[in-house]
Amino acid sequence: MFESLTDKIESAFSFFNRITRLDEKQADEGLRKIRQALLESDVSLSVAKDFINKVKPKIIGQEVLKSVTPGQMIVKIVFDELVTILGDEKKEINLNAVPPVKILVVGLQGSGKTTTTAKLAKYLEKQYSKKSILVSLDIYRPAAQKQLEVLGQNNSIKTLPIIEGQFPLEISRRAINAASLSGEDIIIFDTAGRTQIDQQMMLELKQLENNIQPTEIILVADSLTGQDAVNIASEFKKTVSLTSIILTRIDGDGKGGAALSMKAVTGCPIKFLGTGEAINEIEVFHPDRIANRILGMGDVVSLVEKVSEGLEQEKIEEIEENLKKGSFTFTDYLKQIRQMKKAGGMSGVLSMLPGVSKIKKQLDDSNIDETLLLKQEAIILSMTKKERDNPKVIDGSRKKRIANGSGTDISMVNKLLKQHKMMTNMMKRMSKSGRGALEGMEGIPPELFNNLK
Ligand SMILES: Nc1nc2c(ncn2[C@@H]2O[C@H](COP(=O)(O)OP(=O)(O)O)[C@@H](O)[C@H]2O)c(=O)[nH]1
Ligand SMILES: [Mg+2]
Repeated sequence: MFESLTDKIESAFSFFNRITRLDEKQADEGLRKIRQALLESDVSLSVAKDFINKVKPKIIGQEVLKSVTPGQMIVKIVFDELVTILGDEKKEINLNAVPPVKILVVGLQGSGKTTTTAKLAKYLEKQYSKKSILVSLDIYRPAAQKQLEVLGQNNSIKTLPIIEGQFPLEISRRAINAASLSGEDIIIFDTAGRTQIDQQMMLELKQLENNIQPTEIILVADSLTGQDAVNIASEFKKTVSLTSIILTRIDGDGKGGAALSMKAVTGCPIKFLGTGEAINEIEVFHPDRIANRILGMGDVVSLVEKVSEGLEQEKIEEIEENLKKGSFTFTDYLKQIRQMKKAGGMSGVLSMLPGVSKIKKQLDDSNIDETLLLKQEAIILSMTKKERDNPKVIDGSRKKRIANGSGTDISMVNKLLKQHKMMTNMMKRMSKSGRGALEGMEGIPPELFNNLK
């Protein structure tokens, strides 16, 4: 789901990650890549343009630049804007009406209406303990009514008995009477679709809307059709008062363009995603989770928030300055330890980094001791300035003094010295490859974790 969009956006981000200071020209260059990623993923032109226009002024606002790297800041800004165009907050199905609540399901043929009708009933039963009765108004496609009946039978959902020869309006009246008598909470009407929008279908839907007065009119659209799905939604909206959209076949949709443009173009919120053929393969649409998935970067956003709270820019600059000079002293290390403590400790920082899943297992195996940071801090504090700046002078007797002073032992001191050496090497490698300190952490050599045990 959304894989190809994710790949493309990631490559746009990698551009931002490679630069350390952002000017307008570079912002334009990076944004051009993001815009390209959106367009190639079938996001509509106007939505993509709008997106970039909103993101740009935020990116070149200087204040935000102070606290984090350009790459991290842009992830955050793009994330926020993605959430906005996806619809901000998740929207519930509106059941706020005198029962039986009426829900009309509309859409083109093959978009997944009948399947979704059953999925929705099951969801409402599980989530709200509401009982639904399913009603097929599709008298045109042979066996369409039967299809819904079988779905109902297989999943213990009530369906309205089929009476051959009745027209949609008659069926809908019969359904409302039946549901009122038997005390059903919800009636879900599955309607007939066509392979494309035609006047007769629209007229029939308008008529049904007027007679049934549904609380929800849900358009079921096939996400695989990308931009078409969005155009279809706009067309339906001209005739009936759509209240919600359910996008199906998300399981096969690597692009996600329909999901991204739908809300912005139609003004109608996406409420669910269909993620497969089975009855339970329906997912509530959470804009923030989807944005996170699209960015494909683990919980990068909370990382960025935490980092921007905890880190002070001057300190980072100092460390980076020293890195460039090829020196990474214990004074720098001490600053780093303190920043890491603010960001939730070693595993807190590591577990949120993109791409870190590769080393997750090592992380688990390594069983990082969070008190380690405290001990290391104590050890460094027991060093003289000379020792911190030039660890080479730390001989046997100095180690003993430091161990005593910090309430640890010589083996801990040795481990720290070894770790510092590894880190120095790693930092040198990172600064050569031009990547920022945080991005580079996924490149931490496994030996380092073993050493932390
Ligand atoms: N992979 C996948 N298939 C789906 C999904 N929703 C529906 N389908 C399949 O799409 C086909 C058409 O669905 P149907 O409900 O009959 O569409 P309708 O003509 O709009 O009523 C069926 O084979 C469904 O199993 C979905 O979310 N993912
Ligand atoms: Mg159908």
